[in-house]
Amino acid sequence: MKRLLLIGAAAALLALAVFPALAQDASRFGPITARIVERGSLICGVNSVLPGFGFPNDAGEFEGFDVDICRAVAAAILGDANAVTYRPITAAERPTVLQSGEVDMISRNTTWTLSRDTEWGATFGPTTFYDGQGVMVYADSGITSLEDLEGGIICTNAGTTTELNITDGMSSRGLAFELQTFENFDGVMAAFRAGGCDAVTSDISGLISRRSAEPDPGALVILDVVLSKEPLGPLSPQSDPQFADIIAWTVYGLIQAEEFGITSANVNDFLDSDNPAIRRFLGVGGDPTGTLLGLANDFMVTVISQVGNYGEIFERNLTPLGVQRGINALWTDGGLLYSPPFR
Ligand SMILES: N[C@@H](CCC(=O)N[C@@H](CS)C(=O)NCC(=O)O)C(=O)O
Repeated sequence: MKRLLLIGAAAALLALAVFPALAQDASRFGPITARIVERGSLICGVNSVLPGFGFPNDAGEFEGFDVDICRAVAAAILGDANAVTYRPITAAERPTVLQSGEVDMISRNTTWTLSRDTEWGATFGPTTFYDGQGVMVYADSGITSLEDLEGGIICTNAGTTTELNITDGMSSRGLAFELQTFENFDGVMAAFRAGGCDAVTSDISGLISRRSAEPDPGALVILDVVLSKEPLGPLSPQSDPQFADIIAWTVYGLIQAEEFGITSANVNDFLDSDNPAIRRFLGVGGDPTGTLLGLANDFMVTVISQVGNYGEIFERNLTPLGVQRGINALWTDGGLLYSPPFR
């Protein structure tokens, strides 16, 4: 009997060594994490028209800063950053697909607001990109300020925070204008090109991205005005706090990895680091880390190896567009990015 037990225990240990995914503690999974594990894939709602954030490349594969957040969560739960099914969504579709369960999470330049947090039944993860709303015009229009847009037509896409912000921004300055909304930003840009809008307005990151995709980006200028705070980040249904915790700590892990100087290229060099906080963060020091989330203890090693740290994600997707780190720098560099301790 004793021998049988020993053989059983040895077999279980061997299985854990061969299939690390089995090290996950399924009893800790909430309903969304459980269905992701069962399906073997994370369904992520993303943008499909925003180069740098969410956009299919020439091979039809989704790429971008927001897409990499989906990939990081898939790596954390499933051990494979490629185990993502992308669901392109418009801004206005976000509450519906979240509530219907068509997606497990959304990572689509979405601003965290009080009404969305409550009325959408959402849990917002940490902000991944601190943005603000801007206004873009043709350089040769001579428009240099909001005052110059008095009586003009300003265009944006529907179902966004953008609509209320521009209305507030103009009315607080006593400026009349006409707001025209379109289902998506392709419609906005088509109308703008055709002379149907004096200006377009959206998140400044979105304007930079869309400007880069225009035939003559130099013909467009973004006015020197910031109309709002737009903290952009991932969100999930509030019905599964355990899944929300996984999203949150995966994002924090990306930030913490950058703070520790751990990258996809050097992560293995840190596995026997002398720094106990680093060993704990990577889940290799004997203390619980990933297991506290029901995941493999060293889930951040997988995430960093496959997706990189926050800085790598930023450089890969946004630096080529000319987006600066600005307030999206680490707190140690004077920015707003700050991870709570992994302990
Ligand atoms: N952050 C804002 C705006 C999001 C938004 O939709 N931004 C534009 C930026 S260009 C966009 O993604 N458009 C893509 C589309 O219309 O499909 C929000 O959460 O409401």
